[in-house]
Amino acid sequence: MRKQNGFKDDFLWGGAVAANQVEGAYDVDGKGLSVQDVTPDGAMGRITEGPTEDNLKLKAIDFYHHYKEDIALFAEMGYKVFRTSIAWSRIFPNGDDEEPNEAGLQFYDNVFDECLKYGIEPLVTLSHYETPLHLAEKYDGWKDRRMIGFFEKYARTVFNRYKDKVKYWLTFNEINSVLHMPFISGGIKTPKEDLSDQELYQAVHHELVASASVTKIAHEINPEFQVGCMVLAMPTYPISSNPEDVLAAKEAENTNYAFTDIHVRGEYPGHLLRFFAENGIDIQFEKGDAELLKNHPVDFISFSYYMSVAAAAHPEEYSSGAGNVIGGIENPHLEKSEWGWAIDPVGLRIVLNDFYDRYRVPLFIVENGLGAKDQLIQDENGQYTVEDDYRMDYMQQHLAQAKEAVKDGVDLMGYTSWGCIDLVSASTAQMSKRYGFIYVDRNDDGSGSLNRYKKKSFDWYKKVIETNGENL
Ligand code: BGP
Repeated sequence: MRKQNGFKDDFLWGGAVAANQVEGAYDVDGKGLSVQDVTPDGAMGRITEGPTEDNLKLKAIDFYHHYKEDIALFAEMGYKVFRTSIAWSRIFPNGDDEEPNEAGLQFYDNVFDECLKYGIEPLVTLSHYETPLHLAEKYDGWKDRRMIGFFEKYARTVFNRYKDKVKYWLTFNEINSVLHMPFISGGIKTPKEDLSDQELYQAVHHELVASASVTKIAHEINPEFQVGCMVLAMPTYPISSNPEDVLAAKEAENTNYAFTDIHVRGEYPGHLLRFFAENGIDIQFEKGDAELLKNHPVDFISFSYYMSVAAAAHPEEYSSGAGNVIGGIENPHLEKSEWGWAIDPVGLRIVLNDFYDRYRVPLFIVENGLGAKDQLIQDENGQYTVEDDYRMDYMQQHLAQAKEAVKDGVDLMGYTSWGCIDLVSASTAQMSKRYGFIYVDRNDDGSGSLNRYKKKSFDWYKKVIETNGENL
């Protein structure tokens, strides 16, 4: 590997969102319901019978009707890439339909065309916590092996449709999160407390086989396609240098690495097989599964990075902290966000080096950012803005560490900050946890003009992109 002094020339700078957190228009143009439409309190909250008034995601920021304006703002910042997802239930309203919904396909044609008009590459997540609700209700989501076929059909449809517009694809958003939030992540309606490890890991197996299978299909349809897996990355530090604590941290990380091990090396790691054996878990492999996993690894690894945690052999002796999906023991050396998430820029350098040492495949940071309560103010010229120096500070520190990792030799393809325009938060289902460079006037009670305003960080990020990260 050539020595790198900074981000490569074709580094993909941009921002990321997910369909369910921005689009709104939940029942427009033939869209079917998704798991998001019945979870008004967020990822781990209550599940309602049907859509309810208090579910902000039904309206979100109405990207469905504002995409042109929003993409123009991304272009103004100089984005090279825009990550969004396709809402599966816009394409197959029930998930198991015979024919796709043309109006849904047309919407994403419009979005991708708009990106390409400005030279922005779309980076598309096939499944970002948006399983069609019908699949959750009829099949209990990924617990059922038939999901593989439905997902293959959906993927084949969108690969064929967008083969000349989209080059970069991700299979499942934060695939490892299914162990923690089976409904939102895997469309599994059975409550988590009633699910056995056998059922949960069998569902994981179905998703992994589906991921390998659509990677194969993608490369058959267009050999130029670049397909990545997407995992929630969370470095786990031992709380002390006691070998027992070090081992506990390693074991916690292994559970996460299992997902990338299988996506890249194509095999279940030994520690997971041991866990299965010791817990009476017998994963049903069908003929061809092992070959699919082995022969169709992903082209790159993408991940979200927000925070790190600590681990101990005796966790009960320590206080546990809040976390993004996966919690852990509080690390006394780190500051926290307003939501209690540990802020750890160095952790990003560590995780980049760990991934690269382990797999030697290109890496892509597809989520990173600071959720904060922003204050809309009027500047001296009467323009509305947000003085979000805290956000610039957070990102500056993380990008500086990403650059260090590049200098360490890591092959980093790009960086898309999370929630580049304010959106509905996944964990809280509220607007008030904001991540964007662009403020959207939408409040937690659903009121607001939906006007978009540039925050101070907008110009800062534009500069970062202009200088290819030289000026952080
Ligand atoms: C990740 C999800 C995103 C996103 C982000 C921030 O886990 O992939 O969908 O929302 O976390 O989380 P939150 O919105 O809860 O602050």
